[in-house]
Amino acid sequence: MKKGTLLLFLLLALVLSGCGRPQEEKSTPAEVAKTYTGHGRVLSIDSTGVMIRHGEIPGYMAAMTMHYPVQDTILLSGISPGDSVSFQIRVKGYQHELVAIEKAETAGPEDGQ
Ligand SMILES: [Cu+2]
Repeated sequence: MKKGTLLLFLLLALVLSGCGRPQEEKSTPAEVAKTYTGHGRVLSIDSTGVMIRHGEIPGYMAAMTMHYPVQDTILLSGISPGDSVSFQIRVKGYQHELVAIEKAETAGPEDGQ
């Protein structure tokens, strides 16, 4: 009976851990997805994402020009090279992706040089 109880306990533990999100529990805080907002100008668009010259993104990165991947390029419909934009970057660990972008009405000082 003792063996049976142990087995049941292990099975229960397995089931319970399966209900949680072990992947996230193991994550360090840096690996929890965070979203940052940036402002900049679109330089180019390709089939995988968008090249943006952006100002500083507080808490995330300095002003720079870089390519941001998008999961679905439908996000980029209506956006053209040269547009001044506000955008959101979702960051998890060392991965990041553009999750929202919209044209800004006016070019701001964060627009890059
Ligand atoms: Cu960057």
